[in-house]
Amino acid sequence: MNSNNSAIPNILEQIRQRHAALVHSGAPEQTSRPQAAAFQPASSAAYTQLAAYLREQGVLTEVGDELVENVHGLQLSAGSLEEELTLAEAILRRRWRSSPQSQGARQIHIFAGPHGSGKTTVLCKWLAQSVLLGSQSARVFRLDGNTANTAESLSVYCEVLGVPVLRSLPGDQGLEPVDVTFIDFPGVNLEDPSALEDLRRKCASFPGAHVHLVLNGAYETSLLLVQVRAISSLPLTDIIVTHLDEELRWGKLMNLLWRTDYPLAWFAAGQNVPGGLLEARPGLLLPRMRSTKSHASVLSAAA
Ligand SMILES: Nc1nc2c(ncn2[C@@H]2O[C@H](COP(=O)(O)OP(=O)(O)OP(=O)(O)O)[C@@H](O)[C@H]2O)c(=O)[nH]1
Ligand SMILES: [Mg+2]
Repeated sequence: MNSNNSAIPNILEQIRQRHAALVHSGAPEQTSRPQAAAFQPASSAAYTQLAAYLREQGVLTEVGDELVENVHGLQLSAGSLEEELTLAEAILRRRWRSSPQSQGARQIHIFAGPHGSGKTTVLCKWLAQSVLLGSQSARVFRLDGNTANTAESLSVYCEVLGVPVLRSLPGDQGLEPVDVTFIDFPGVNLEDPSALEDLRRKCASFPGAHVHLVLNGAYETSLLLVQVRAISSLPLTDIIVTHLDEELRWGKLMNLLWRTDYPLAWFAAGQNVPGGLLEARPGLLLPRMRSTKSHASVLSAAA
């Protein structure tokens, strides 16, 4: 976050220089985003390096090309890869979509997604943060979908935390209001329209709920995008990405920003509860070259 802030004066200075050069030459100022061809970097090698770095991170070619072009447009002369990553992060920050506030009274969170993506685990992590750190009152619904919800461990975990678990949809039970309600569903078969429709109807039983799509971040982008598309009939609020302890290439999550309409909300890394739950932010996606171990240190700090 700080590294990006330090890049902003740099970027502004470059824009000022470019503007001054245009005024001096009498050329009409461009109002749209400058094209890559309008600039001749001192060395195109740096851009090649940036493109290669993004490729290594699993960023889709078209997404990487767009990003490189944007960085190119911001720079009068090519900088080091490090500097270009700072600019790339600034562009990413502009592209970032914020998830609706996770704070506030009477929140309801539904976790939906394909089988085994980490829904119950991430629910437990969030629940623990809310109850133990946030001192919030909570309730959990462990509900069946088209298949039974066999997450016994969730009930055990709730018992340890003193959080009540309900096994049926809210009816006229006259429930006490709580600060936060979590709803766990079993994985849904994304190729089964009736299972998806069943889940959509059950989600509608919780008006005002935030519906989080939980995806396994260790999967390849092509599969993740298929999964997002398949489940987009649900009123999704945002995406939670799990299994990031098994994936070093967090940069590839940019593909979800460029290729879907949803914000990224949380990054989860690791099976252990309650550790390894990070609020998603742009600075986590493109670690500086000097700190390739930054994910590991971020994760150990969050564990
Ligand atoms: N390495 C790793 N394992 C995880 C992570 N999150 C969950 N798991 C493991 O992945 C498996 C599935 O996790 P669950 O939380 O049960 O997944 P789910 O989406 O609730 O599964 P279903 O309800 O059966 O669809 C379990 O063995 C978890 O311990 C993670 O971030 N990293
Ligand atoms: Mg589950």
